[in-house]
Amino acid sequence: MVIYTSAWPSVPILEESIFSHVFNSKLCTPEQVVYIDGPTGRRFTKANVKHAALSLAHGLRNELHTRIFRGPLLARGDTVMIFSQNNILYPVFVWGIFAAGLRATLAPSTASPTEVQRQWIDSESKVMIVSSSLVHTALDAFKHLDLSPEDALSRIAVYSDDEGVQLPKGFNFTRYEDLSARGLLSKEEPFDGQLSNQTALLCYSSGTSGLPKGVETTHKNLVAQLDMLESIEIPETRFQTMISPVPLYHIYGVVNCLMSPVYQGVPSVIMPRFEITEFLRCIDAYQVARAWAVPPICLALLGHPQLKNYKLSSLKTIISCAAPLPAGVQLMLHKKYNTSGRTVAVTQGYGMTELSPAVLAMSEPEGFEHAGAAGRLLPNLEARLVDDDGRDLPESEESVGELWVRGPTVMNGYLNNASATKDTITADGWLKTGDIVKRDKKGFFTVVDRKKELIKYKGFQVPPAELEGVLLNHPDVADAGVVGVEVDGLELPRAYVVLKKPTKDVAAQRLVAKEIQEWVNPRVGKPKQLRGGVAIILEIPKSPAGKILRRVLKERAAKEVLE
Ligand code: 4UV
Repeated sequence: MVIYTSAWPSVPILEESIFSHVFNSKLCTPEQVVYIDGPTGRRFTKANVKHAALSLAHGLRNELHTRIFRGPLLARGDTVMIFSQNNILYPVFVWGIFAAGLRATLAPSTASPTEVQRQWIDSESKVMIVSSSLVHTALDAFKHLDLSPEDALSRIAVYSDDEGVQLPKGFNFTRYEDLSARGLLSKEEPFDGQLSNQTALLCYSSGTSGLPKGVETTHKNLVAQLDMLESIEIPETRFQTMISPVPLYHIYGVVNCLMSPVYQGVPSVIMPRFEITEFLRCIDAYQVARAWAVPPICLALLGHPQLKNYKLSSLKTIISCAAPLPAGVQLMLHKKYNTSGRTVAVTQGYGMTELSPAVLAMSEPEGFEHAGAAGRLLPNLEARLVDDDGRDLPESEESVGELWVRGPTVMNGYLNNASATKDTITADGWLKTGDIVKRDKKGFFTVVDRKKELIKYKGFQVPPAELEGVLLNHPDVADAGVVGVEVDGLELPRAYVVLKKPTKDVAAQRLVAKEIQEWVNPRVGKPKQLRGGVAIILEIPKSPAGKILRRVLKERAAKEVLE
């Protein structure tokens, strides 16, 4: 084996629950502001968050009863789903669930009712905390469940997200405010070591293939991740206000924008969603130093016409994660913001939900010299580069292979899916990322390709298998294959479809393709819409074993969008 280790020294990993680890952190005082609501400026200190979390924990464990069985709804280890857009209360929900010894599953706020329903069932959720503007989607998701309307309602706790949406009349929802008003859970339970190897978080990821699966992230994974990230902070940029425009339901947001702020004692400005004018306003208004980003946010910071109306003088670091940031964009950003004695670092990080998530990072001064690279291996991690047969490639700058990672942040596995877990984690603990990378002499890794079928639209996961499943439900579709196609720096999902009644009439093909696209789009979450179009084809190219030959479709798609 050729094993690469981190140049950063390893950190000790404590056997603690994530709640105790974070709230006992000496890096953050109780009075420290840790969350700021972008639109309103409302602030929560660490003490406020702890109090609100323990109040919710009490409510979850003691106040929710099934109206049918009259017993408590939730027992230790049960799953609670959060279905909400970003909001200053979102972190309170997550911490409250953890304090109560429960596990949290986070549904994308963009999800369709079918997607919510699927995640609800798969994650074995028992209660949903939902924002008022998403309650209609939640009720739609519940319609087809085997629950009486009364039982279903007892499982929904709603909070008002100030987006002006009226709650449906005639429903007796539990309100978050009432649930949290009856007392405090007297101690965070169960204590520490007991929870260390248990699942805390169930985010959904399709991994290297297939449908989204519940990623079992343990307390230990999260404790390790926070300490690994904390240990590489440099004095010049630590303890400064950050802005969080990325979704808190994605593990990127959970770790960097929700957990690290309380652990490290850094205020996190939470935006309901990314919107460029509001993003720029918040940077100036709250004197933000660190901007968490994805490549499209970096592009906006480069050339958006609104930029001229803002000073952005507090900005010190822009960190792009979750999709490739081209070296050219990184360098242009660097040039734009490093003028007349001002230094702004533009860096990248690489991660994967299954790895809790960060694997590669760079410290601020390294961004310029290593533009285009995704970073160096974080402390406590080991890496290998392997070929298609799982053989290690020799240590050389020319070696290009799949990245395998081992360490304390490797997930426990996929919930109730032993075969997908076995395909992803080897018997000796190596997680196969499905990403093709190379490594330079200084230990910087660059992602050059993706071996797995996943499409990433603006950093959001778009699993082709999920879209293919939706397409196959269309009455005219006999077969389908979905791939990503690059247009203006974005990866767009494009569908190839075989019709049950094939036609050679090009105009008729166009018409049916448009109809299929319009049929699919409302049935899937926003990032999954077929923005790359639908094309009619006579046969989906497949291997003798029946696997879709995605490379062939990808090459075809790349040519077609040029035409
Ligand atoms: O599972 P996922 O949606 O996870 C992520 C996580 C990214 C994070 C989060 C927090 C960090 O601190 C951090 O450094 C990175 O995106 O998708 C995983 C896949 O996204 C692609 C790659 O294909 C992963 O397997 N990806 C993620 N980061 C990069 C990337 C990158 N910098 N360059 C290229 N591809």
